[in-house]
Amino acid sequence: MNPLSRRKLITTGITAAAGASGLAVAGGLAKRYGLIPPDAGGLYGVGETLTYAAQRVLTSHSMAREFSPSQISNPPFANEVAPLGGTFKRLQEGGFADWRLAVDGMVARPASFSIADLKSHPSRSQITHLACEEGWSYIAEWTGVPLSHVLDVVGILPQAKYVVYFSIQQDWWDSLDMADAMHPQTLIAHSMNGGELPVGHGGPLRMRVPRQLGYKNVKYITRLTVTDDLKRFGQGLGSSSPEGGYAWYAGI
Ligand SMILES: Nc1nc2c(c(=O)[nH]1)N[C@H]1C(S)=C(S)[C@@H](COP(=O)(O)O)O[C@H]1N2
Ligand SMILES: [Mo]
Repeated sequence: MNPLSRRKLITTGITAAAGASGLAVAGGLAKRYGLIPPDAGGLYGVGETLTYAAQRVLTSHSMAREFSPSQISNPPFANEVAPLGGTFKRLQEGGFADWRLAVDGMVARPASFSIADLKSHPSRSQITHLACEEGWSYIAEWTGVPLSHVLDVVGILPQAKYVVYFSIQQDWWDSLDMADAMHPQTLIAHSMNGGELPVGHGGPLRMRVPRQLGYKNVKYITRLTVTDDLKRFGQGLGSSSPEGGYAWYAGI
């Protein structure tokens, strides 16, 4: 069977099961195909599973829309962040020369990158939409190193299933499955609209995941960890956002 018709069969199966035999059966099917998100659990989790499973099966390789330069928002909308602490301030005063992105976990060659290191790697620029769950959005040009490239440099182990990323703001962290981590538009962004990434938008470094909602685009990232088990992090829901009631998978 070709991959497309197999996918179609799986989604049709999951959807039909949800309609005809109840959500539990759909959940069972999703589990069989490895399509359970880490925040699934209880009744609400079944809905999360259906969203994640359907999106994964149908759109895992699709691209977020890219816009033309004339469509860039002016000014871009910078969402408010909690006050940045002393460590951040000191790094900022040093022009972020001492900022590091540590990469560890299930990798062959753990590494630590400065902003300059990252800028010496191949970059990608794309004009995409950032949409907050609160209803506002903006379009900007983002430049950064594809996360897939960084993962290739450090060499992920075959068992790896997720990439967890942490902000210098301790209560902000999130994760992506490998489909989104390896997606060509998922960037470790260091620049925006042709200049440095402004601090208000997460400078010097943020995750840019145009296929998911704003909150997955964590600002001020300092560490990536590759893992096969999200239970070890925080409350085990894969992200700080589900701890506050938002879905781990925020695909758009
Ligand atoms: N570290 C950190 N990352 C964060 C946030 C935050 O408060 N702290 N807010 C998130 C939310 S809810 C959104 S919608 C986007 C907003 O990005 P923007 O400021 O570029 O508009 O950043 C996300 N990343
Ligand atoms: Mo948001």
